[in-house]
Amino acid sequence: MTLERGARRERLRALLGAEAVLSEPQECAPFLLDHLGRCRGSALAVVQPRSVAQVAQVLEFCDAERIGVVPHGGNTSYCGGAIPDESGHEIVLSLRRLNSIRNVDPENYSLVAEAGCVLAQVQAAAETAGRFFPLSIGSQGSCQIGGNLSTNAGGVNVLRYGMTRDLVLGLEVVLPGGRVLDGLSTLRKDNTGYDIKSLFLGAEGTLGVITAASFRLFPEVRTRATALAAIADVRSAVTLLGELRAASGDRVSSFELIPRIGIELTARHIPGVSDPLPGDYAWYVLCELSSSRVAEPLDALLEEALAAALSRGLVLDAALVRSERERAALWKLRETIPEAQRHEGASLKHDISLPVAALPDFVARAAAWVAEQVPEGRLVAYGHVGDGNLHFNISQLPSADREHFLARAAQVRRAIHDMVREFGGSFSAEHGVGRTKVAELERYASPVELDLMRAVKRAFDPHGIMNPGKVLRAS
Ligand code: 2HG
Ligand code: ZN
Repeated sequence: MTLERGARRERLRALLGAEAVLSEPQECAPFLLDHLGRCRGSALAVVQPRSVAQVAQVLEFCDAERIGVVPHGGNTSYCGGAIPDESGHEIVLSLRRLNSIRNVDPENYSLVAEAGCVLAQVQAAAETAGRFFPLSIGSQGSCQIGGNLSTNAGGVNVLRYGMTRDLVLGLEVVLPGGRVLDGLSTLRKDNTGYDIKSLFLGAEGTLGVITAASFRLFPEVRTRATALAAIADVRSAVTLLGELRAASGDRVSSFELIPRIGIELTARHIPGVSDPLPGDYAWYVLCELSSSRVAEPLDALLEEALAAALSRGLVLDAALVRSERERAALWKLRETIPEAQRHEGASLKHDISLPVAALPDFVARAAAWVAEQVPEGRLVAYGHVGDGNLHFNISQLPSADREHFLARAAQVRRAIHDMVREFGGSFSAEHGVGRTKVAELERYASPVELDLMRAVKRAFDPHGIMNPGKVLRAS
């Protein structure tokens, strides 16, 4: 016999304290709409526990009552993974009050942070201890580390340091039913059976609630060299990346592709952004070399490599950054492309990855398809080309009708993702599956993979209370 809605809220209030359980529409509203304004939901309540023990109590209660639990971090997700469905039966579990850095150990190059820590807070804690936490994404001032773990976030330093998964040493997770997996190890080597923690990374809260993680840290970055290079096409970007990696002894930490339209949109919509180079070029790459050595001559190295590429026509023009201010301006240009796209109107987003070598042919074919089939939109393809990850987005033309443009999303997505598949790529490189790409996972994952994923889901969450309908269809 399960409880009525009001009684369920009362029980949650008894467990957490009245102020930790929100149910008034205006209080709940910020937790019920994603930041792109595309996924909206409804909830029985939004709960804000203060401790791991309270998270465990919530999951024990919700498991017994078969109440869906939607973990929620900084609400910067792209796939609606942190928004409940429209039934009003699920609860949102905000991790924002679990926000302390539990430990920083510079000697062990490790740090333990709670899920509700904002990413910038984790970076700052490492920096204060003279260490470097490399995860870096545009939303780092508001996204939370629990969400980064749950979506296995990527960002602009993956080329050198890997995805979030590669930075994790251990996890603390509350399981449905309320048991706590206490796995905050800081060991580098630990071959003791199945790597259970790995399953929670990228699971988007469908297996349990990550409450804390231990991370590996790196030596502080002491020298950087940054440049914007204009190039003719995506093939030149791939060639230049190979050359820079070889010439720099693999010091390339970021290598971001920017299309001409990315510069035009940011210059138009973002105050303080201007075009760094005089000419009009089809593509650009923002490349950054970095090192933990103080006196590494990275500027000279980058300048020399770019000059050589310029003399061969691989690079068409380049601007080397001369100050921290210029560096910040260049990164601002890159990181505000999504915001500039929002100002321009609706955008059809495709977070794809391919083998780096396949990118030029893919972009040539997919761009031609977009030009022919989506005349009401313009391709804005940019991103982490060094990782083979492009945000193959299509912005509506200002003259196009927004609703009409958005109505084409499913058809365009299908065509692009099918092409990605043909080239050996993935439909979700770094933003996850959430609720908006469940059908894509069903289409592109193999039957064996899907069977195994469903078996894992059943084993961890037999009553299906964890983030129902995200990643896998609710059964
Ligand atoms: C980025 O790399 C983000 O800027 C956002 O992953 C991409 O808005 C997007 O499509
Ligand atoms: Zn990205």
